[in-house]
This record gives sequence, structure tokens and C-alpha cells, in this order.
Amino acid sequence: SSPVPHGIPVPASYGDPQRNGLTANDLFDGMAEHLFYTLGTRAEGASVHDLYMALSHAVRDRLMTRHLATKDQLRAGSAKVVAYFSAEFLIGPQLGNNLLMLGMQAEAAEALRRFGGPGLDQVLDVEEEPGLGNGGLGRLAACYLESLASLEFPASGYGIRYEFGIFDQAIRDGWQVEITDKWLKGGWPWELVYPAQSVSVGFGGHVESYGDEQGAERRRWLPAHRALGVPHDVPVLGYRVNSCDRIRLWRAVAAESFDVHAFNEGDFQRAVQEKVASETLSKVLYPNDGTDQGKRLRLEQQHFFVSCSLQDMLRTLALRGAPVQSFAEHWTVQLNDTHPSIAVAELMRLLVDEHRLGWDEAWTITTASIAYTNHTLLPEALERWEVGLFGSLLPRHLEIIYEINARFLQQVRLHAPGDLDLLRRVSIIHEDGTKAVRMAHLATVAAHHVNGVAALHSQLVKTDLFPDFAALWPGKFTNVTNGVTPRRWLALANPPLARLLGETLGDDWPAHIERLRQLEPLATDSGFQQRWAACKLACKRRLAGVIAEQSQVLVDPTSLFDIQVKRIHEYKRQHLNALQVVLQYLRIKHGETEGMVPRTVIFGGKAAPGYWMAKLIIRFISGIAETINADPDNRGLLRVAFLADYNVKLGERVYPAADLSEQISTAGLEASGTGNMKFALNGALTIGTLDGANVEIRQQVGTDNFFLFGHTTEQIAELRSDYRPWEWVEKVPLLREALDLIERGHFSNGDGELFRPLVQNIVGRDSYFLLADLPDYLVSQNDASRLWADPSAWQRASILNTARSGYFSSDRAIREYAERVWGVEPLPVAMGCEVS
Ligand code: Z16
Repeated sequence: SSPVPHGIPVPASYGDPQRNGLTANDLFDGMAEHLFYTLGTRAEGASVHDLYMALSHAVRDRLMTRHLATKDQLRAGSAKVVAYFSAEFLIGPQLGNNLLMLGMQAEAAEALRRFGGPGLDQVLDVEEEPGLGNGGLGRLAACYLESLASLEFPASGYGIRYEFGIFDQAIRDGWQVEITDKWLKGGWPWELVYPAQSVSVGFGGHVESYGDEQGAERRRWLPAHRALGVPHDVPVLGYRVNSCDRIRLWRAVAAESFDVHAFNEGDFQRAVQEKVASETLSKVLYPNDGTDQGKRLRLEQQHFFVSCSLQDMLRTLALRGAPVQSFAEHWTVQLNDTHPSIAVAELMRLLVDEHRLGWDEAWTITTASIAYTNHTLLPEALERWEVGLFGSLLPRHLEIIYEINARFLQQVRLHAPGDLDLLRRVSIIHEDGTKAVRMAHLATVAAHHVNGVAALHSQLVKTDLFPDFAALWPGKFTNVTNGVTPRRWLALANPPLARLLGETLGDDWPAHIERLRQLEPLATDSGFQQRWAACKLACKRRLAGVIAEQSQVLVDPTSLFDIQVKRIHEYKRQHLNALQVVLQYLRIKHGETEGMVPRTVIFGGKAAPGYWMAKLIIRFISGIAETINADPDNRGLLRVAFLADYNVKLGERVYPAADLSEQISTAGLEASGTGNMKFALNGALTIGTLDGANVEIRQQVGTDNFFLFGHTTEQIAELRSDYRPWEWVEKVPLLREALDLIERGHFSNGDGELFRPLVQNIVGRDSYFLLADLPDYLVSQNDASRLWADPSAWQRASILNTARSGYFSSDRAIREYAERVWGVEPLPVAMGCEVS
């Protein structure tokens, strides 16, 4: 309850164009005011960073009305709200995107011109990107929140405000070096802190029974420790609408009450240590994309943000004057992978222990509100927690999980009497060897829907990963193919193409991405092809500038830009691409350049710090780049570059500049991929396997406009039983010579040891079937070169890739979730004052 009486709920500037107005004048005035009053500096002495901060604050002022109006409307109403639970949100730079959403890019540029200093690009460039995610999964969450807001769905992301996000990558002597990501160091203007809405979370301790007022026996958890979660909200504007949702990120701080005891004992040291331990919870993101480390702190992080979020949601239910029994009518929870799947047990605990609901009623509410998205089939990525660890951290949750499991297994017994092996297979508790909680089973048992992230992947979830669950509940399993936002990944990232699309499709094309189809008839129009090619060339020049600045490698913007950017993983097969580059190089050395075209092969991506082979792959790419770029025999036919520190910001430079997109994972292993979609949207042609969303991209853009190669998922499964990679070596001309060259140190300054483990990995086991796919890959690469040699044919295919990629918009994906999974409707936001 507020000490301020009703009747003066908004500042006088609420409807004031000086604050909410969107002209260059308004923005200039806002910046001048923030430079002076917020930053304490004079315009004359302002640095680029000061201007960035001033402009950001002025823009933030302009979204505040929308943000508060969205919140007011939600608080007053009863609309079902989406709660997107994710341990990662890779949101990228905010200023440029918010200017785009508000339609004020030109105004911002003009306001800056009036200061007479640096231009908008220079100012945008100083923004620190919050790297609160590893890769695809975190970026997907960010795209989904943006589409939710743009489609006017009420929603909140829930996650963790890591003090240190994904490390910054430097390349030294060809090796990856990790540098702490200090994204908060200069002050980050895009978060709103609400200390009054902090919540308390327990850890450890024990459980006891007690009799309640009615004499019923109940269980209660007495945690040994508590931490406070302080909400930090990042506003998420919708595109040219009033809706402004949020991502609520929790920062852990010490719970004051717990320190008091130690203080009273005079043990100041211990009190401070407790504080440090609590604040460690939100200190750093685990830098693994798709592998589970099984570390206690990671489970603590998961429980921390999930508990904060569910308590926060129950509180807003109370604010709406709604009873806890109506939870599932007010909230729909999406679990982004199993990282937040402790939510199943925590919601049960809150409902049963704290709100005193009966088990069955609580289970009905839990299962009606929670849905689960699976993002991987890789066994090493499926989360399991040893019950010893789990029980010592979350004793009550372990009890609840045992109870859920007992009731579930009873149901299975009725369904398949006597099938003990089935019970063993589906149990939430893994029982062979060390007992462990299988988080994917917990999520699957509780969720009303389980979805995969591409058609092929969702099929494999049913047939390979969870066949028993799919037989039990055929209706529970569904597919929602991933999508990416066309605002950031086309309108913002690709200014030349955005302009051309505006002229061709109308200025509001980013809100109506299906209009890209109207480009189809222009694909053969030579005038349009030329304008198309000019856009691409401009983006390639821009990327060439980045490469030159970063690594002093000069690349030719008219060469074919062949790009692979993504986390480094053996299953993603960057080393297959590198091997292909070595073979091209040998062809040049042997004078067999027939059919080759000038190519620039660009790699980028981070390796998990503990993933030794991935780091060696980076070293290998650096090695071949150094040798090949220095070899005069090239005659401009081949250049190789490794882009350091690939992140969202760099991605915005990369996707628009690509001619060829490398999507070459072993079939059946990449759940979806989303970079593949960003490339196609920007007019790159894909060279790829039938994996993840590649399958659907090929269907959409047309088989003629996609370079397919490699074994299918079924063929790989067949090969697996009897695969002898060394027998494939002789099938590829020059491969023996290439492998010898690598082993003799040609790409490592004569060091014959360095890359031996990599060669052994490929020739010895080849777990990812590089050699089986290599011959076909080379054929496809030649096809790509042949098409490149016919510029008009290439432009046509490029235009068709963009024209037919509208399906991969996150707007389409979010509409599918809304209709088929969440049961939510758009709720346009009315504002007290209309701001154009
Ligand atoms: C992740 O980024 C993904 C899966 C996973 O289990 C964990 C993480 Cl951190 C990726 C998938 O590898 C990728 O195929 C997919 O496109 C992406 O999640 C979004 O669904």
C-alpha cells in the first residue's frame, strides 16, 4: 500500500510531448536534460558514452508511458499472461532496437547532429551487450519476448540477472582466451529495479511434520539459508504498438534477517561470508551450450529464479484479487528447456505447503499451467541431479518429486500391468547406479504440452527420446518450429535491404512479414536484382571493415562470403568446413582451379571453456587462416577469417553480409538452429544437411535454392552400427595429402603434434561422420561455386530465399504457441494519452 494518496498517479509529463514526444526536437531536449541532471556533465565535455547514456535515458523516458500503461492494464484486468521461464535471455543491444520499435531512428540521428559530435552509428557502437545467454536457446527467448510484445500479448520473461554473462572471447596465438564479461561496468540504462518487490528463497535445511489448526498432518520445510531476489526489469517494446512487456531478471542479495544472528554473536566475518555466498547465486552464467555440468551452484541458480518468479506471480494474482485456485487462468508458464523445470516441484510446494491446497487440486493447477519445450536430444545435455545433492539442497522438493513419481508410476502400472521395464524407463528417478532426478521426465510428466523446436526434432522427440511417454500421452507432444524476429534481424541489422523492402512492400513490412512473398515476381527482374546485389555488397563492405579492424585480414567484398557462425561443437562440424577449406587450398596448390570462384570463408563462435576439442578446432581454423592467407599461390581465390567474440552485436553485421550459410551438423543432432533462419531471411543460400529446421527452410525456399548434402538421420543411424572412418579417406581425392599436411605441421608452423588429436579424432572414431558426408559436401560446394559464377541466377535464388522465409518469423511461432499451447489472446494496450 502506497503512502501517496490516489489522484496523482502519474507525473505531470505523462502526456507532455516534451517527454513523450517523438520528434528530433523532443529528443534533443531530453538528451540535454539527461546530460545535465542524470549524468552531471555539460554537453561540451560529453564523451561518446555520455551521449549514449543521454540518448538511452531520453528513449527510455519515451517507452515508460507504454510500459506503465501495459502494467496498469494487466493489474486491473484478468487476461491470462505468458510467463516465459528461461535461465538465459540473450537480448542484444537495446538502444538501436528501441529506436526502431518507436520509429525514431532518423529523429535520434538528427538530435545527435544538433550536438555536433559523433553520429548515431558511433553512439550505438559503444553499447555493452548483456550476454545473458550462451547461444540459440537464449537468443530464442529474446526473440519470443519481442514477438509477444509486438503481437500485443501480455507477457513476462523470467530469468537471472547475471553480473557476468557469457565471457568475451579473444584470440591469442590462434587460441581462444576467455575474458570476464563486465557488461555493467559503465552503468546499463535499460533496467528498472524494484527492491520493494524482492522475494525470499530458501536452500538446504530439513523437512518436518506438524499438525495444522484443523489437526491435519502437514509437511513444512525449514531451510538452512535464505537469499533475497531483487527484480530488475528490462522493458520489451512491441513494434509500433503501445504494448511494452518486460523481462524480469532476479539478482541475488543476502537476506538481512539472516545476518542479524551472526552480527549479534559478534561474528561480523561470518555474516559477510553469508552475504558473499548469497550473492554468488546470480554472479555468473554457466558458459555451456548444450552440455550439463551437474554443478550444485547451477541447481541453486535454477531454484533461485524459479522460486522468485512463482512467488512473484502468486503475488500479482493477489493484486488482481484472484484466489490461488485460479492460478492457471491467470498465468501460463513455458519452460525453456529443463533449466527451470524445478518449477513443477516448487509450484506444488507453494500451493500445498504455503497455500494449503490439497495435493490433487494443486496437481491440477500445476499441470494446467506448465508446458515444456525440449531443445536437444544429446544425452550429455539432458539434466540429471544426483538425489544426494538434490535432497541436501531441496529436501522438500525431493519429497514432492517422489510423490509425483509414485502417483505417476501407479498410473503407468494400470496402463501396462506387469511391464516392470517400462516403469524403469519412464520413472522420474533414474535407478541404475547412482540415483538421479531426470529433469526432462519431471517436466514431461507435469506439462500439458511438450514441444520440440523443428518438425524433424519434434518427430525424434517422440520416436527416439520419449517413445514411452508418447505412447502414454500421444496428444501431449507437438511441434512449434522456432522463429526469429524480422525486426532485429532484418529491419535493424540490414539497413540497405530494409530501405529497399520499404520502397517495395510498404513501410510497415516488419509487422507483416508474409509480404516478403511479394518479392517473388521480382526475383527475375534484372533491375531489382541489381538493387538487391548492391544492398548485399554494402553489407559485405561493412563486414570486411570489421574483419580488417579486428584481425588485419583484408578480404575482397566481391568474393563469395561463405559463413559459419555458431557455438563451436563437434556435432556442428566446424572442422568439416575447415577440412573442406584445406582441400580447396590443395586444389589451388595443384593448379586444379577449374570451377573455383573467389571465396572468403568466415568462421565465428565461442567454445565452452572446458571443451578441449572445441578449443583445438578454433586453433585449427586460426592455423589454416594464417597459412592460407599468407600464401601468394592463392591469387585471391581463397581467404579465411576467424571472427573473434561472436555475439548478437556482431551477428547483426554478419547475417546481412552472407552469400552462403553453412548449416552442416550431423543429421539428427541439431534440434533446430536459428542462425540458419537469420541467414536465409537476409538472402543467403544455405549449404546444409537435412537437420533441424534446415529441412523446413529447404521446403520453403525451394530445393533449387538450397545446396543439400549428407546422410539423412536414418542413414546415419544405419552407418553407426558399423562405421570405419579410415575406409572413407581414400574416397576423397587429395584427402590423404590434406591429412598428412595437417599432421606434418603445415598449418602449425611445423609443429607436428598440435593437430594430431584432431586428425585422430576424425580418422579414428569420427563420431560425427565427417568423412561419410565429406564427398557429398564437396559436390555441393562445387554446385555453389557454379551458381555464383552466374550472378543473375545467384541473385534470383537469393531474392527467393528472402521472399520465402517469412515462415521463420518468431511472430508465426508465437501465434502457434498462443493458440495451441497457451490459450492466450492479444490485448491491445490503451494509453491515458495517445502518443503517436
Ligand atoms: C541451446 O542453445 C540449445 C539447446 C540446448 O539444449 C541448450 C542450449 Cl543452451 C539450442 C539448440 O542446440 C539449437 O538447435 C536450437 O535452435 C536452439 O537451442 C533454440 O531452440
